[in-house]
Amino acid sequence: MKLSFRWYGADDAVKLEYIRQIPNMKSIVTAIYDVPVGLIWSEASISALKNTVEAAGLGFDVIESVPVHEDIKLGKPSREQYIENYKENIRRLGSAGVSVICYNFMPVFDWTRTKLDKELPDGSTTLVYYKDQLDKMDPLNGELALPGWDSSYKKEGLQTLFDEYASITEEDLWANLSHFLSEIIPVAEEFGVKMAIHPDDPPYPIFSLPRIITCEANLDRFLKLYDSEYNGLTFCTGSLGCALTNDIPAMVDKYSSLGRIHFLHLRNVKNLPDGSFEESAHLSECGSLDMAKIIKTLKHNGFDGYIRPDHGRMIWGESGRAGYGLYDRALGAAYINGLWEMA
Ligand SMILES: [Mn+2]
Repeated sequence: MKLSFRWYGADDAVKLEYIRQIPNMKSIVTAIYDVPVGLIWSEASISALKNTVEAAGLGFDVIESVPVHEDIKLGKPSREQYIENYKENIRRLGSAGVSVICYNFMPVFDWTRTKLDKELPDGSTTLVYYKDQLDKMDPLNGELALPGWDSSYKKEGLQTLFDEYASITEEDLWANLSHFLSEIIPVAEEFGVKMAIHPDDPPYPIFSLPRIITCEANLDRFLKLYDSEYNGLTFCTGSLGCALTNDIPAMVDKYSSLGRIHFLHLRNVKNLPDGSFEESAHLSECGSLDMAKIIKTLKHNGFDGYIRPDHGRMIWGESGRAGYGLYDRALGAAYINGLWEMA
């Protein structure tokens, strides 16, 4: 495995120099953040990012994410231009040495939580998803404050998007994803870039929007849409793990055996009886996932892709981007190293 760490660019309070000091840290996971979704990233900005990361002694190998424009997910005629742009980004990133691109196919909203700073008994704070709180949230009511969401949506734009998705079924979403893959995977193959879809988080429909990258049956279906090593997964244990029906170690075993996991997000999650969940420390006993079994399985299957510790709590007085502080993610990295060495 190659250990990696997400970095949000020059504005990130977590410095590359600090990340490099985490034992066994090999690579940075990042993106160009100042280009609107659907447009082409400039070669100059890609090479500047690469140079910055490499000057810090880290690898520029994984991009998270190249976002997919809503018109592609909706299957609108305008999708063709956005798909052409997407292909050009794959070409440019592949030419710059990038080997994995993470993306997702979630309508409108990225990851969703109901609170970002829930205080735990030990005084740390974490991200949580409480069903009773979600039931009271109305995204069309101006409550657009969660960081997983694109803050560029104004209330009216969001209403239009919801109206457009009202007629989109899960089968439509599958068809639109299939069309997207049929266009981009040949380019990814040509330029040596492994595409790695991130599961929906949480892995079920929210706000009546369809979600399909959710469970083993659907991951099987996804991989068959385009049967190529270059059509693979970002296996996010926390996203898939908050659905009690997902057997995470078994899924890791299956998809890593098939060679279709290119990137992993490793975090633990504590599932509550009503389907709510709290993001916990990485250690197995802190949450619902058997992290040791997951790592043992990867090691046994000869996994040589990228792993990054996913969201951490805020500890030791750190403040900053929720889920993306230095300290708890560094503890997560050290824990992953320890499990890997023992395995
Ligand atoms: Mn993830």
